[in-house]
Amino acid sequence: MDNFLSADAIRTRFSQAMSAMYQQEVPQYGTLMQLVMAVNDRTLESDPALKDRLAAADELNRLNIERHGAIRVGSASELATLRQMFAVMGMYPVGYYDLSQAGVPVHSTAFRPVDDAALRRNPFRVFTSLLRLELIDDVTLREKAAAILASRDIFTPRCRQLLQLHQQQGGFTAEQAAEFVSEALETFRWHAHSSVDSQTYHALNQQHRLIADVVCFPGCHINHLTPRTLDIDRVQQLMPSRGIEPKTLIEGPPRRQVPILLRQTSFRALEEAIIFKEGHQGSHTARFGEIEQRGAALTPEGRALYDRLLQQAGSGQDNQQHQQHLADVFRDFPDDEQTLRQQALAWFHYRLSEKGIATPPARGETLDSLIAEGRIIAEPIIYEDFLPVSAAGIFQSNLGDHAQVRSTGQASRAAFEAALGSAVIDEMTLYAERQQRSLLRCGMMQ
Ligand code: OOG
Ligand code: NI
Repeated sequence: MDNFLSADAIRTRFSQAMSAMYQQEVPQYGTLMQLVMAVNDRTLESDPALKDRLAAADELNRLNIERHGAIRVGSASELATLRQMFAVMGMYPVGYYDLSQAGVPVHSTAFRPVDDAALRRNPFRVFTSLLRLELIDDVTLREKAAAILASRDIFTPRCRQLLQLHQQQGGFTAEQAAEFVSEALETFRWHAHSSVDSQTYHALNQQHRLIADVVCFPGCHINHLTPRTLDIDRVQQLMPSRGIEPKTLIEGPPRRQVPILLRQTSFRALEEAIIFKEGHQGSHTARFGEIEQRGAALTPEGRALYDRLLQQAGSGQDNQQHQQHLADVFRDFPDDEQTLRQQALAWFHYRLSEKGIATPPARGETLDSLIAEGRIIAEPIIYEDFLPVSAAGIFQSNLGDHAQVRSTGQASRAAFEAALGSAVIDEMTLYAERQQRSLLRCGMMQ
């Protein structure tokens, strides 16, 4: 059936619809997006080499459509249906993140495209967290929360029908896709009407603010959408000029010559008016804005070094000091592409240059010599995933200064996968395969 719309096209329409909805719901998100675009334009203008590099890696096209979102769900069946919904858009669960380590009672995955072409077209990702109800220590309250979750349906009846239709047909026509996008959007819409009374809300909020956020509303509202910036330090600095107050610290690695992994910062969640079931007014803080700057994906060795240095650096109270301190500690992390490649700290994508096409690699020639001769070009593969310590920092900054730290309990990937109804894909395998494929395409058998 060739009149089906591609999953990539559905994902792009969906991410655009989400962005439009969130701009209406949280106008600061629109302001932030404009700031990010302005800074991206300035950065590209003042750094033509960066612009060429991004263009060569096919990343320029995706820059301004690129974003991630985040949602939190309450039950296994919600998570499993989300998996089906995202599969329609070519998004699959990649990675397992245990946030209980940092006192946040959830574990998570990221739904995202996995193959090169899909990532190039639109790498839209949704960081998806499953609440761990077992961390509510009051049994009566835990059972009540479970009952509330069991009685809600966060998907519209039409959305469920369309998911079935998609399974039967193996795709959607343009018209069906449009209807699907608008039905799917309903799951992520904000509801000012809480589905519980104020007493239940406060009891759950008392346990943990995230628990109230997940349990007390009829849907799983999108809680932020995050554009990709090329200069996060600049955007952080400029946010106050647009009336946006950033969180204190930029999460992740320091600024470097060769950016690695992911740097993130956010602005505080809004305090929004809500109406409880009995009609009383209240307020709820959940939705915020975030920006991210992405760099090279690290190999397991690189990642181990990153984790060790990050832990060594610790946290701080002042961003400038913290960034300086991070930069000092990260001196032990090589900061040029050649060393990152030769020490196998980062993943690379290899391609033949004009010269390499004219004189292809011959048997016995090494990658190093081919690169030195300019016949093969190596570019770092961009990190497409998330970082648990950073994610915990983003969560915490939105839980207020008196964030309750829960006893961590045993988070388990197996339990998460059972709820999801499938295994999560290992992100390292994806990067390794990507690198390997690029080498084969160059005619290198390694
Ligand atoms: C998710 C927080 C984590 C990120 O980009 O690491 C996150 C949430 O608040 O639901 O968005
Ligand atoms: Ni995020």
